[in-house]
Amino acid sequence: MVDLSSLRDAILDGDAAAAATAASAALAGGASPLELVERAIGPAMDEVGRLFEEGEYFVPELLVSARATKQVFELIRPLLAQAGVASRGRVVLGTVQGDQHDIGKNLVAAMLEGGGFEVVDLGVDVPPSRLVAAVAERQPDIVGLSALLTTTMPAMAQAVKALADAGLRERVRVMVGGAPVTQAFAESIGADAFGANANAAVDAARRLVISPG
Ligand code: B1M
Repeated sequence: MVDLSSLRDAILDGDAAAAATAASAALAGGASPLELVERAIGPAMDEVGRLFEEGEYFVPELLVSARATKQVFELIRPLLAQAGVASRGRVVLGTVQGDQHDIGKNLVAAMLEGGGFEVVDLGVDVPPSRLVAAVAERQPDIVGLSALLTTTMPAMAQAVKALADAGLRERVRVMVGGAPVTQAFAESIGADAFGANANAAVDAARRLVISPG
């Protein structure tokens, strides 16, 4: 098994160049893109979150670590897409309005791509109108919504309502996730699935396309 500790350390240090170098070396050494996500990026960002909560890291450290993960995603995204089997379905994904957190969403996007889904990533702070326009245009099987703030959880409900108001709700399945989101909350806003983490999101997406109704 390829040692991914230098990649994890580079993300923790917020060193984007070192992260890219370590990721390239790991891939050349035989690690798969999914392993980089599961064994390095995910655990490193969990650790960054823990250090932030313990007061050891502050916002600047969070931002440079986030930038380092983005650098690695640039590198592995095309490989993840290649690794996927024939498209299992299309997912329109975004972080809801008012919310700038995208590390978890990006992990979910990478894992979905690795699991064979086509992902249309709308980015962060996505207003309901943009979501509705993207769903009308791209005709996805699934809409994925991420929120990291308790204050932006209501924006998930607004997004689901906007889809219904536009007559699009019956055409798509809705999956929600993010640290403050729960199964009970997902049910309360009429979402079809909840993903506790990126792996669970892929499992849920597979279930949704197998039993779309
Ligand atoms: Co902010 N932040 N942040 N932050 N931040 C949290 C979320 C917080 C818990 C920290 C804290 O105070 N303890 C807190 C929220 C409190 C609350 O609402 N209850 C908080 C706050 C308050 C804020 C600000 C308001 C701070 C301020 O300015 N005063 C501000 C808000 C800005 C805004 O969004 N409008 C803010 C800003 C930021 C940064 C910009 C500095 C940075 C984000 C950088 C970026 O994303 N590009 C940041 C970060 C990094 C964090 C923490 C430290 C880490 C989040 C993270 O990336 N985790 C976070 C504390 C923490 O979580 N420990 C915190 C790692 C990531 C892999 O996990 O995102 O949970 P996560 O994703 C998981 C699952 O949740 C799930 O799968 C992912 C992979 O396993 N998942 C899905 C996520 N989306 C999914 C979608 C799915 C399915 C599963 O289906 C579609």
